[in-house]
Amino acid sequence: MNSLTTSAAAAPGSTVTHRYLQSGPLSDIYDKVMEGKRLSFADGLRLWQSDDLTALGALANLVREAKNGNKTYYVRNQHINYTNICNKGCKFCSFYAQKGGPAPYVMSMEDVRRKLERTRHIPVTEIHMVAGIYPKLGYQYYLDLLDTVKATRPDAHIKAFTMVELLQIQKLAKKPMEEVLLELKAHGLSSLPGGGAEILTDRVHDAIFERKETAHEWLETAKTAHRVGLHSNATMLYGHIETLEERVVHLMKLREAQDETGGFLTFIPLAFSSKGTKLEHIPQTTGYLDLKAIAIGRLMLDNFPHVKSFWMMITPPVAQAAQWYGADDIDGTVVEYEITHEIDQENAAQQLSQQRLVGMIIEAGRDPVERDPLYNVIEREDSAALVPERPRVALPMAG
Ligand code: V47
Repeated sequence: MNSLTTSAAAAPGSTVTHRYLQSGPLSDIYDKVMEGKRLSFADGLRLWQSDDLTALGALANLVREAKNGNKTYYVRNQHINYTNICNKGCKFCSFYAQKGGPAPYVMSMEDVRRKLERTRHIPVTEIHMVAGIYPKLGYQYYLDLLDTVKATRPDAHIKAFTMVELLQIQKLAKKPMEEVLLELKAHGLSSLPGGGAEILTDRVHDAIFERKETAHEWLETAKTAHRVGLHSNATMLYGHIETLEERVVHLMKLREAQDETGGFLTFIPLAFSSKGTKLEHIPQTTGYLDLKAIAIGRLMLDNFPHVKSFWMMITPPVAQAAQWYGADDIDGTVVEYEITHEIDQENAAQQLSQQRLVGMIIEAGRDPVERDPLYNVIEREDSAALVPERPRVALPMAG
């Protein structure tokens, strides 16, 4: 990471912010951030142990503004979860079909086509496609999926398959991973989502997702994808059984992998939602923790270009506030999301119209920028019409 600036006065953030950070218990971390020095494991742990959300947010905001200025990116996307049948039995998941839970389904190519046709009127730029591991699906099913999406929405970018799906696809293909990835690319795959990383330690793996790939396998698969020219994202599922140390280990493993390949685009902290899972006793994360996860992710992952707030899991208001706590991206317009359907039904609309998303970004004082999944800016003729009619009103100061 480059030094933010040699002079704090010229750096992002007001003088008051700099004075606050210089005088508080995180002042040595502030110095490192200003000098562009990498934060250590011990620094990471202190950040998680700190209760000073204002300082964490202000520190993260310095990095956020140095990297991405005042921009907040968003994407118009549609999710396709092609099957909810899964043989992994992860304790944190409520998505897969089970007795007393969701009924099993597998989408046919006709189902996929019909789902995409229903949103033909929306200029969706990203199709985000992930699902469970259903061993009865053959290699050809995955190739057909890509072909079907490409044929139905040729202009949309396909972001599909987490590492566990790729490992399953490779098993079916009986070919080296590089070859499989190139074949998937030839059928239209253009990047990989960040799901499935959970917490990259063996303890958490063995405790709550033992049948899924290990931390080592997740990282190796991601790095292999980067080496064949596919970018990917990286998530962190927090707020379940993980310790503060394990959160830091997770972030440092991602940072090391990124040093090797430079293939990660975006870090996305995912707030654990226990409803309908085997960990139902664990309470929902708070806005406080959600903002902290965004801020610490931004500070530790100095080599990640972007940090995303996923409103579906942390609510639109927290995702909006996150734009001042290290995030420079809000995902997304999300047409139908099923992974955490239990919370979606109760608390959240499954869609946020582009106009509402843009309105939220402007109200937060950031500049909305529509992007494609690779962060190419999308200019549209109708973009100006998205700015809400109601102007921002300055509140009179008391006294
Ligand atoms: O891999 C599963 C997580 C992920 C739960 O790359 C849960 O742009 C919370 O990865 N509570 C899927 N989380 C979602 C995902 C994602 C989302 C948005 C953007 C991107 C991107 C990726 O959701 C899973 C798993 O880690 N998950 N169950 C749960 N109960």
